[in-house]
Amino acid sequence: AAFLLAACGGGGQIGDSGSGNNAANKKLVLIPGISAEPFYISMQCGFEEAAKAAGYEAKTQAPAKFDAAQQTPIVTGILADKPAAVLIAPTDDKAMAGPMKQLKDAGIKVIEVDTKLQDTSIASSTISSNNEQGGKLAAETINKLTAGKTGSVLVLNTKAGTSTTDARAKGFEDAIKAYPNLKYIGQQYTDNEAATAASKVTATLAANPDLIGVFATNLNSGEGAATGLRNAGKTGSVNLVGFDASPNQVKDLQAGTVQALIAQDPGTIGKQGVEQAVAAIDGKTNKRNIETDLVAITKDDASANSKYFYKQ
Ligand code: T6T
Repeated sequence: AAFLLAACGGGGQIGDSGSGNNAANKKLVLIPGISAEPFYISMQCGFEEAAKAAGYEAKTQAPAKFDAAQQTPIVTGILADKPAAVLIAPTDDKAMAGPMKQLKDAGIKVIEVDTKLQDTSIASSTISSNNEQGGKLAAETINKLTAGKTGSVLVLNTKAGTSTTDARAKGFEDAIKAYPNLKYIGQQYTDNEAATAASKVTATLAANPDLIGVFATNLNSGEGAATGLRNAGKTGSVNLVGFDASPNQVKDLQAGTVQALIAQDPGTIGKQGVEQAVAAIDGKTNKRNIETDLVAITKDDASANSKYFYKQ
């Protein structure tokens, strides 16, 4: 578990920020789903900026893999630190409930950012994209791109139990039914590894030569799917719609390997997370659920939407 180095622009905050105040507990901790990943780096930037503005100390600690077994010791380790609040993206919607409840029971406010638990009694607030809506948007986008042609469509999910990508896959599955020319051949799990996503795409192409569309439910699966299509010489003939907007994904969009990206607004998730944390600490009423922006971006409107591109 390393402290993230974030390229936030402006102040260029690294790891800790602010001076802290011993009189009151002014410590906030962010626990992203995975370290060194543009979505969470962008969230960290919003988190640090907002924490600084509110006079809080901001610390970020992330697991090297998107994995509950790696995130759990970070959560329990933070108990000793006794921050006033923890903003966390739980890597599993059930397995992280125990460790997160330990935070709550220790009097630490818990705010969910991006992913969430099935148990809604632990966090004071959840800030995320409308992920089901994002999946629906991906299905509509694949329908537009394929323009009435017939063929098979694949979903690349990450890990079962990830609330966000499960909701994206569900939104997609429900919406794709409206287009009978698009044959949905199910979802495959990538374990949030780009290399696995690449090999799953290659294998699917071999088994389903009529593959016409792929929905990659997050950054790593999208980057890997692009590699898989490139390796198979299928760039452009298979429509790839990805979720997120990392620098690599944007490069692939501009190069025509990816036809559309559903971008989120992680900086705002981090900022709103701080606002809800401070409200909880101050004993004010929380907004239990906050929804942040999602936007479908194609090559044609990429420059108009550059504010959605993630930092790295
Ligand atoms: O898509 C984001 C995030 O929303 C999801 O919960 C996990 O994967 C990402 O961090 C992208 O890698």
